[in-house]
Amino acid sequence: MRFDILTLFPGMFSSPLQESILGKAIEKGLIEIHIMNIRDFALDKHHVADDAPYGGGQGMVMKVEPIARAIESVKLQNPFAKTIYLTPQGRPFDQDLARRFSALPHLILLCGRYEGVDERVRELFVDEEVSIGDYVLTGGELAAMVLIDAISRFIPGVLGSERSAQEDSFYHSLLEYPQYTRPFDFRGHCVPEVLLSGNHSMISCWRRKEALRRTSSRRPDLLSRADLSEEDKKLLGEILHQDKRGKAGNEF
Ligand code: 6GU
Repeated sequence: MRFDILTLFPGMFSSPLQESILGKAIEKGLIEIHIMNIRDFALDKHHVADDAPYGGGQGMVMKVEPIARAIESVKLQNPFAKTIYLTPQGRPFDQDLARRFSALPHLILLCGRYEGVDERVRELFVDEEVSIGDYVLTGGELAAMVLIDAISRFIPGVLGSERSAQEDSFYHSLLEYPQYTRPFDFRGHCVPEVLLSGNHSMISCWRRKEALRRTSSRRPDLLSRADLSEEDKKLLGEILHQDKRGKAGNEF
């Protein structure tokens, strides 16, 4: 899969894309990332890519012509590339959208800065607008990295053979169960005995119950969307009964 990033700050992408899983995916040729500086597509002497807003007011607006030229230069190579504009006004990004985007061969990620882009960029060039949450960033660059990371995990080979994004928690709409590794006893805080029992059906049952407990306490909104079995409902009943008698409840 190919990503073309259009940004005023290309330096923001260099080291995150060289590390760890994404770095290896690029080395293996599973994903291809092109960083383009929008200023390189401004034809005036000073490569100006922004200007004051018509009508007055605070800040600067990203000009339409350099963005148009940058997008058109990518579309010349692939007319079917889809353009995503990263903006707090966009549709909230989630695991379903990540999965849908991962099926596309080529995305252009347009990173907004300042007061955003000239409205004609939206009208003429943008296929979808995406936000990564209800808070304001200084620009779309970190949001573009978030998209690339979440989308790439769905591309076969990126996570390695033993794991797949399909197995992850949001896929099953539950949060992950607690994990432990050595030592068994850390300052008197011990690992639950069941995990040392070697009884795999008991271990699976414990993990499912703890995933349900964590989800019901932290993200009850996810539980209502989850596909729960009769066994899950029984475990949830036990959890509610236990929590009524003591501790837990909403962890936040
Ligand atoms: Cl995509 N851009 C900016 N500037 N802020 C954001 C965002 C995007 N998503 C959440 N906050």
